[in-house]
Amino acid sequence: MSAKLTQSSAGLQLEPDKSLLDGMDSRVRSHEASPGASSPRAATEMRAGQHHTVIHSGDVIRLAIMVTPEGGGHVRDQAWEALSMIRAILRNQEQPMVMTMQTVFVAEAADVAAIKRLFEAYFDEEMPLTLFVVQPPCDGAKMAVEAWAISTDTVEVGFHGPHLLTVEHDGLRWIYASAGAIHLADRSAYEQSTEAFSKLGNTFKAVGVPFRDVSRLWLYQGGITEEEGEIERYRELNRGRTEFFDQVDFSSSPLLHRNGDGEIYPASTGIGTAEHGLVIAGLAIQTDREDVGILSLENPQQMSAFDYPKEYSKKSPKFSRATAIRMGRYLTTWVSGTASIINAETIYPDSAEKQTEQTLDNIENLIAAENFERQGWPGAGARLQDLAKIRVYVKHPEDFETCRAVCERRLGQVPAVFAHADVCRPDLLVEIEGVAFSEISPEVEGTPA
Ligand code: 3EB
Repeated sequence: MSAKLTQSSAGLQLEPDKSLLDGMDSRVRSHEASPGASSPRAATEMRAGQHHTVIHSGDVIRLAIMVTPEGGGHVRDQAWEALSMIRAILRNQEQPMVMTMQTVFVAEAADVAAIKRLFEAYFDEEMPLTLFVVQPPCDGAKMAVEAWAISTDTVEVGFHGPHLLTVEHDGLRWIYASAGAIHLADRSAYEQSTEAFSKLGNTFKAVGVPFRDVSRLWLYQGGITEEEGEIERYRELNRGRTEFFDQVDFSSSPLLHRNGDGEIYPASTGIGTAEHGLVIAGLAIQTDREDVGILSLENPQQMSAFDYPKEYSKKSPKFSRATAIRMGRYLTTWVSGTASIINAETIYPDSAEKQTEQTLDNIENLIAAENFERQGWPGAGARLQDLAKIRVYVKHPEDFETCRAVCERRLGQVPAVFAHADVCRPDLLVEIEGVAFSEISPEVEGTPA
């Protein structure tokens, strides 16, 4: 694991999973009796391909986990293997940990039910907010899991049913919500979009969260590039989103750092799934703390998506390139789905390799200190090495090794999932999203708010 991932500055540390195997075997084995599936694989079989990042901020420990089962076999065995690995990672931390959110990438929609049953039996009352996305893992596994976990000594986690979860610590309240799967195959993309946003909005509203407090969104759309009555489904998704956002004043968010009068939207991922529905989820934050602020980031090399010309979509995609949340000296930067786009044009339409390079360049420039300074937060910023995990959406499975090689060269062994998914423009071959954890320079601490 590259030493670059470990920051020596006090407080915040991104640690590689080097200690994964310490004392793990016995711990894993001692729980063989759990959810009635086949036995967990020995921890020693966890290879370097399995990763997690440990993020310390003050007393709170967060884990960013990406696991892909390697044992093959029935999907239930694979799900159990993934679960066993996650459990082993959680148990290896210095504080008790609980999982808050997971995205399960599945190869086949028909497997969702079996995985869900297993997870529900295992987690019981503490089921994390779980999204199933039909995006086959590129390495051939039947499923892969991206999981978030948090320490419980100083954190209150509220499990409020399958679509809502809250995390409270240090005067911060995080709210994760999903709209549930909208599998209305008989409904248009526009109707699905309208319904999904309205459901998501109501879920947040039920716990006192206005939609303007949402800073990160994920949209997984079946048949994203398909035409429906001569209009691309993604465009219809955008129409529904635009109409919903017309009722939301993101710029009135009390935490928002205003820099000029540009449009403000949550960071977002808009990506295909192999299922003909729409799955959406979001993350909101609330606090009374004075030292917490949100900055909506654009990339100067890219036209803002909400300004894209009409050829891409009659109603433009309303999202920002990233949202950065500053909590005291800690900075979390949610990077939107990013592609090989300069201004509004796709660059290198024929090369997955060059698109991956360009995409990483775009992310690097987006989160760089210079860009933060330009947009009003001097002293803030992050590097590619600060990414705690990434998702790489690959349009053609045969490009997987190419994309992976570029990512490994540029990022080292960052926890990553490579999933086969449709990217919303015909000439985009790859899209990458991630989240970076860094610290504000002490000398300018207090500048942004
Ligand atoms: C792009 O830059 C690539 O519709 O919310 C990336 C991230 C993309 C989010 C969305 C779309 C979305 O336009 C596509």
